[in-house]
Amino acid sequence: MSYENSKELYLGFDLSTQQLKIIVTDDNLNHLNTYNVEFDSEFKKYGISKGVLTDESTGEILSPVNMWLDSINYVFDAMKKDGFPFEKVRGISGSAQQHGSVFWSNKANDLLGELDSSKDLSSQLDDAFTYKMSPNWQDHSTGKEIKEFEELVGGADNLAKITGSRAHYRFTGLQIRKLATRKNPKLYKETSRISLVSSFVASVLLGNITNIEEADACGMNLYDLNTNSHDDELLALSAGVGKIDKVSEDEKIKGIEELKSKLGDIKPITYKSDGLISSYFKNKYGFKDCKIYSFTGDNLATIISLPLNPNDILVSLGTSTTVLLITKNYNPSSQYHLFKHPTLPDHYMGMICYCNGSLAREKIRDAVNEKYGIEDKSWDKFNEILDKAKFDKKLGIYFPLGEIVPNASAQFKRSILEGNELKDVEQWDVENDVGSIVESQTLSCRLRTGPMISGSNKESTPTENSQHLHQIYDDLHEKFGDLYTDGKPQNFDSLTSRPNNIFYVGGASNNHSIIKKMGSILGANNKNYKVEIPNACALGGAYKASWGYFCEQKSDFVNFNQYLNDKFDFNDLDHFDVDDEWESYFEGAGMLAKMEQELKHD
Ligand code: XUL
Repeated sequence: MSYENSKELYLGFDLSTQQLKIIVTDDNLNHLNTYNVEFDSEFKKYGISKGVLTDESTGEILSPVNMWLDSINYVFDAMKKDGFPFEKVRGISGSAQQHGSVFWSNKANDLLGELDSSKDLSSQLDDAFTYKMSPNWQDHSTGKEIKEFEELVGGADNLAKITGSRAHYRFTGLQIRKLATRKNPKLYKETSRISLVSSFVASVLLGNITNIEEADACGMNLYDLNTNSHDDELLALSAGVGKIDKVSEDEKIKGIEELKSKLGDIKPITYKSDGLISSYFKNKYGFKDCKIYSFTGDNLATIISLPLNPNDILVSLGTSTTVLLITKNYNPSSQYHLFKHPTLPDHYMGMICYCNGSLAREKIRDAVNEKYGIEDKSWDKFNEILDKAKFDKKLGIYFPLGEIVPNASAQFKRSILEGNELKDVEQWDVENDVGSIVESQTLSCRLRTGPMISGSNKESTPTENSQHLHQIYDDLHEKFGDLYTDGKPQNFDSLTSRPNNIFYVGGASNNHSIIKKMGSILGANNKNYKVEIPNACALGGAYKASWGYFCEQKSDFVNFNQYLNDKFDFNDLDHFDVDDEWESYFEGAGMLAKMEQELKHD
């Protein structure tokens, strides 16, 4: 790879669970090269499997911090070997797994500032951490803390109102409380600063501990998105000085202040850099005046790999399904997450994480193939049936795994709507499951994205046929009563708002029949795109760096999407047409909402 024609280069990091990837872009957003290291193949000495250390008995899942440091040296060494022109790099940003935390000692800043470029990072930073591990986002050892956080504020929906999410095992505030109260209070006391994984990487590159970036801070269950500051009562609980800890008022105030100082200030959404790369990296690799822009979480970086506007939705169809969207609406719910948007001030990223995605569909495909004597894992028969499927008042819920949204145990449920009545069906022809699974998965997404995007963008609710839609809404209400899919009743706006553009990514987005059906139910006002962005979060990071640098050169805030749009050719993206069946699926949405209310919980 030759970089001769590029004057300026940018690096986008993606420090994920199993690898570190660094991609190189130029100032025209061209992706020039990718370097990476897989943890399991290079860092066996840490005893990891799939990048982590797992203790099934406690649910603890940890990542070794030194391994991450080694990975930075490893990839930069490989780039150096490759003759990479580090001196051309103007800016670096990137992403990391969300929610993970790094615990620094009081020696950390000195050690970071005095690194010897003839040595590697991990051997010199051994004393920089009070804890050699970082709780990984897959950790599920904090069931006790989930209850405590939600009880403090009167339930999951109230916590979501404050912090954008209900309590989750992996959220940093809960992990900190576990450490401070039952795992290792001494270690918590000795910790001088706490970073998220994103701000940890930025800190290492800067040579001093930098602040947590605001969008990623929303994944801690500590940050109040309404006031843009930490919530004192949640901080107290996290620090082990909450009401339930029965401490004096003085101890509580002291504990809150201590945790505030460990976390440091939250860096508001900005294009401004955190500073220049440290002399360690200049001396060791040949960087010059390279700016470090705040890193963010991987999902947050993914949405900035495309110029997504309010009410645009990105549907990632992997083993699990993740839906990301942009909204100006702060309409939180215990069923999904809201984070601040990492580059567009006053915008939010909504996120819905479903457990049951491809795996559930594959089970139906296999049953179809078995019936028709098809031996391989072909989707042909499944797709042939799906292409003909229309809403026929039959719907199924297919959860081979326990589901997060809605919160339910593993189960299957099939229902038929007869008049105004929903009737359960034990079994039906497997052909019915084909349309039904894609319909119910999509309707679930439609029911949850609706409240998030409603009112966010005028276009979401077309006014020209609003009388007609009011009629549909009234009929639906008469048939089913209130529909409570996200903790509060749906209203006209939430049920009738349509997304603007929809972008389908991930393995199953290659199945045209599936995304066509999904598109017809979700009813985008504008276009449906099938995109392949295998390096999305690293790309998002590189774009953030080049946008930041561009704004800094102009000393002015340039709208991030405007910046991308000027350089991004939308014609490069594949879009596809769908038959708009949005209207004919209102009844299906009503059915699903009612069926979900009868699901079993653990
Ligand atoms: C999001 C989450 C995961 C990690 C994966 O809440 O926990 O998507 O960010 O790296």
